[in-house]
Amino acid sequence: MAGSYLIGSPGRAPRALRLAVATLVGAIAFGASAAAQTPGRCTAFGDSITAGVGDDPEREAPGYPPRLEELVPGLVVDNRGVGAERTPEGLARIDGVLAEPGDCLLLMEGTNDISRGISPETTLFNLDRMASLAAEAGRTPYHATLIPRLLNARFDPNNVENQDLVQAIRRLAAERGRGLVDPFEVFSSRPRLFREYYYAGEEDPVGHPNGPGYDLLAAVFADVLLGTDSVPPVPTRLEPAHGASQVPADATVKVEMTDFGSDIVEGSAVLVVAGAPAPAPVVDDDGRRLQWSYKPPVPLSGVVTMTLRAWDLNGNVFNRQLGRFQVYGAVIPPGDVDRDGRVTGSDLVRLGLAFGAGASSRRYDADADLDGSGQVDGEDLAVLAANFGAGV
Ligand SMILES: [Ca+2]
Ligand SMILES: [Ca+2]
Repeated sequence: MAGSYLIGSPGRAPRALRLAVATLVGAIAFGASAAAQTPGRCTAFGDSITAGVGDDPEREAPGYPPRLEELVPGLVVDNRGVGAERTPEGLARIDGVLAEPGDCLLLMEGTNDISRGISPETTLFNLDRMASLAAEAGRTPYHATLIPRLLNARFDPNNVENQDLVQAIRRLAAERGRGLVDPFEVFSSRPRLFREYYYAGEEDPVGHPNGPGYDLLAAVFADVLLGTDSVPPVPTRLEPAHGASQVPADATVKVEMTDFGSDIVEGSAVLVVAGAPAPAPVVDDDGRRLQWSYKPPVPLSGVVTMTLRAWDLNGNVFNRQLGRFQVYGAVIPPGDVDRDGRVTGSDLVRLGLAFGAGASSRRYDADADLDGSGQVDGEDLAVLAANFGAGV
């Protein structure tokens, strides 16, 4: 309630004072609830990213579970990750896992569903069912979002389907009142993510963390179990979706942001569509959800970028691109590897990362293979160079 009062009264006290009071109130509330809720034994359930593939080979026990035990005093975490697993297989084996001792379930699965064409509806249904079965077995289920896929992943390298699924997992957690662990957001906001936090082996069609990546993943889980809010407000709905094409010029942009740990500072939120700020959002009663439904005053054209800034009472800031979509009739210039509508240095960088790679290589990037020859080479560079500076 205190948080709602503060949110609704932006002009009554200096911001520093309001933040200090809110932090104090939050600390008392979190301290009380964390003491009552911290589980004693969790099962880490998922695929190879739970199993710990890609981790430092020197580690005896790989993955985030042993690190999580170190970060949460007294916690036991059983690793039940199975490489290459999709959610239908997860659902088929969950009963056996739930028969083991434990009072919580950490559920992180779905990236292999994307690779193998399982619909997001099926993935969500399976995740919901697994969490429900855990609750029926007397456990507290936590949903986890997926980590970003490599920019040269064999499927969904632009994280279009992944981002959609991540938002759906967040909505599922919110609707069911379950805890949410959000590695997608924490990883996405790291500079040099793939270089510093991802396994760099040749054969990795999805993208696995390396040693520092699993350290980070464990910290994201630990913060949620300990009641520490280290994640900013995150998008839970985006229309048109990131990566959409053939969007009408008079489309209405709908955005929802939710914070799973603390209230959103109301005046902090600014949505920008095609370079123009949208009117202020509607704030839900509890102060943790913002909604925009915005029809830009002039017709949209070309490639439209949506960016958003918002922060929560703990000072966690979201400030980056939400996504982009192509308006009906937009023509993507040859050489626009990342399809943002312009041929720029960022396209050159992405082509450079894949330069010399053939279709069987982990570094191969189909979007950078501009002539579709199965090899990223000088021919592709020539296409990019000839169009450098072009835009829709
Ligand atoms: Ca937060
Ligand atoms: Ca571009």
